[in-house]
Amino acid sequence: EGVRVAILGATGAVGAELLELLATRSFPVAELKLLASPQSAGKMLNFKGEPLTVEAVTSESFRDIDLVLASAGSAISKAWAQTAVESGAVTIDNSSAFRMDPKVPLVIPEINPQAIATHHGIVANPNCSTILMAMAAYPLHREQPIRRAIVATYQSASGAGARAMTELKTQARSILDGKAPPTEAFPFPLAFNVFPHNSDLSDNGYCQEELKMVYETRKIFGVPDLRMTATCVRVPVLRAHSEAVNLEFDAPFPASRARALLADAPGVTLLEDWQANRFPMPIDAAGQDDVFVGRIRQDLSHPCGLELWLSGDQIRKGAALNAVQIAELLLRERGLRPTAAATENLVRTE
Ligand code: 2RA
Repeated sequence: EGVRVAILGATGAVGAELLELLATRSFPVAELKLLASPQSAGKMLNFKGEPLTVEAVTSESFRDIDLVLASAGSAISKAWAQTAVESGAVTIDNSSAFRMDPKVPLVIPEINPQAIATHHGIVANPNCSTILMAMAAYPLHREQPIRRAIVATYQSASGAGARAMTELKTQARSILDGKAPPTEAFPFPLAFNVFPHNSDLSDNGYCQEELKMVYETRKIFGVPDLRMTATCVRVPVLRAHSEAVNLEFDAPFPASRARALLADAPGVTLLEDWQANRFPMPIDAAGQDDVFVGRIRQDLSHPCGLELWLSGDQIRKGAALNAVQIAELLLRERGLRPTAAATENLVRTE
């Protein structure tokens, strides 16, 4: 029979993409409940042509629900995930709330699908910039273990939400009209500007976004001592992140071999036209499932280094698509009922 699904955070940019993907991928939805904060309750959304009213999430919301797709931020996930698991629903959480919890698998279906076997009711969706980088790096890592990764990201406004995407356009319009750009969704003008990702800073000078990339990649690859560093930057692009990735191996990794591996990698499109000097751009990746990779070249500063460039849709593969693919994987591999142990070993919040 079908799956009774609840989307927690239905009115956000990722929520809208989840609705679209559940429909276009023919996920077997028997019943769909749209949940959000009380402020968003009452909004009407559409699923497969049917109008649906968004409800305010309550402790009763998850009764008779099999699957919760949560994308409402860490605080909401921490507040409600345990209630969902106790109600018997499996929760795929797009927030950072449980990603590093040892009882919570952190999954990219093309990379570590086996990790879902150990879930106790919650499966975590990695951060978007982590997913996109991992999709390009893992096919190479599987051939030759990566010893060190250096990543610079060029992150779209969508990572800061639907309101931020709207503000980017408003800022651009204001500037072209010679007016001061609004800065409500963003702390600074983003139009015609870039700024280092403004997530909270740690004592070591890294922001949370950068540390997420490092710690999450280590967990997904199963390499606790993977040497990695990242510089995350917000750029005036609507919904696709781009990343410059430098990978160091123990031995030389021919660019031609990397090209062949990535051309065959699931969820990756190799886009390289050297004659036309044409490589992945956000406008190629926006709205697409695949991560677009190109400009693969030997690192001229290191005999065992490799450089590559990628663009990927932050809302789609960076969030909603990966979550729906995890749901499809769970359905195929083990069904959606949490293990009996789930209720005893409920996931602790951070
Ligand atoms: C960002 N990855 O882009 C974060 C949150 N989605 O800001």
